[in-house]
Amino acid sequence: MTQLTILRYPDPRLHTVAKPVAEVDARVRSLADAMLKTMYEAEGIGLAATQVNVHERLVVIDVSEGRDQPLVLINPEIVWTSPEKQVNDEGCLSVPGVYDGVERASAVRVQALDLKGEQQTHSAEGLLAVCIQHEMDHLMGKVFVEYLSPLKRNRIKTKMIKQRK
Ligand code: QAP
Ligand code: CO
Repeated sequence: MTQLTILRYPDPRLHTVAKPVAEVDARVRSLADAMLKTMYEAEGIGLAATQVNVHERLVVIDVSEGRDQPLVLINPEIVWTSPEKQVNDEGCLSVPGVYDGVERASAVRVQALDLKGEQQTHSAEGLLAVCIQHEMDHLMGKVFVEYLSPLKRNRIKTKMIKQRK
């Protein structure tokens, strides 16, 4: 499982709700590995399993400058959200070439299993906090363009369909 294909908006499969990962085993580790590889090759900072048509609660993230700090979150749950919100420009590997502002919590705390199957808690702010919320939305079948106005979303849909190969 080396080459994974990233689904492109408006593919209806992007709206599938993911199920929890049953067990952190070799299959899950190799999927996480393939997702990281796919994310790095596409020059992304985050990728959810939903985007590669695997409907399980798994996301990979790397917001580091050196692209050398991979974060794998299995069965992630947000356990705290800051009351402060912030608007940030977001993009998505499933919606190439589109960037727009989305309001989200400025900071979050997320609990997730790591590749050893151990429960970890991560406190995040800044880009990492945005990325965690964006990727966890994917697991719920939500794409960031759904936060934009229907007018913008329809323009994006038309543009994506025109670009389709
Ligand atoms: C989610 O998105 C994210 O349009 C991850 O042509 C984005 O990795 C969270 C990408 C921004 C927080 C802020 C997008 C690559 C990558 C494109 C991505 C493109 C090439 C998006
Ligand atoms: Co995305």
